[in-house]
Amino acid sequence: LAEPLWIGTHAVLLRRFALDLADRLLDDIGQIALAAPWRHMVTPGGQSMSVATTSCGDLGWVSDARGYRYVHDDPLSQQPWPPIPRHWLDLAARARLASGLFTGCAPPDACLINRYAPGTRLSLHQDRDERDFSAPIISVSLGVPARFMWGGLTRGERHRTIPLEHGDVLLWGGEDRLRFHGVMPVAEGYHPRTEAFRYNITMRRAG
Ligand code: MD5
Ligand code: FE
Repeated sequence: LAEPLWIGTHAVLLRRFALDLADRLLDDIGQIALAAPWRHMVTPGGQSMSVATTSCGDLGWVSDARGYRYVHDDPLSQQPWPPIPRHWLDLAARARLASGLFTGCAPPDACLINRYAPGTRLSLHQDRDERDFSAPIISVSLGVPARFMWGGLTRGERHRTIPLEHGDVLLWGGEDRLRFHGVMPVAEGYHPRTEAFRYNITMRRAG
């Protein structure tokens, strides 16, 4: 396994950490999307997001004209989101162990799943809709690679660009938790398991 790459004091990239689980993660995503279908959320400003999303866990992230928030039920089905698969939580715990950080933190209770078609981007933003900023976010990249933008604590600061590939796990919390970040437009590409798509799983503590 590759050495952890520290991109902040409380942010670490574990390259290929989830590679051996990737097929199963993608199967799980397919199952989750049967119960909670992909959708393009509308921002409070009225724009439809280019990234398609769904969620699993006790809380799922939604956006509409009223704003961004976490909710217990999928607004499409009015049913609870599917649970976070047990082995996803095990993966999150192993990533935390590998980082040596965040050992005392509460486990994730929310998981946002993003799907990127070619050309899809995620503009620079902060993740600040969670109640508990002390717990880390654990993200897993799958499929077609992307360039991740890793910025500062203000929007104007320069960002660095970090390639994220199939099986990469990124973990960040503490003083890096509120950094601006985003994803550059995903290039046309092909991955044998995901074809033209990139998927990203982010497990969070939201409640
Ligand atoms: C993605 N997802 O690849 C991206 C980046 C999101 C989101 O940003 O909110 O769903 S996952 C890596 C990430 C996420 C949030 C914060 C930081 C990294 N960070 O502060 O470095 O779909
Ligand atoms: Fe984010």
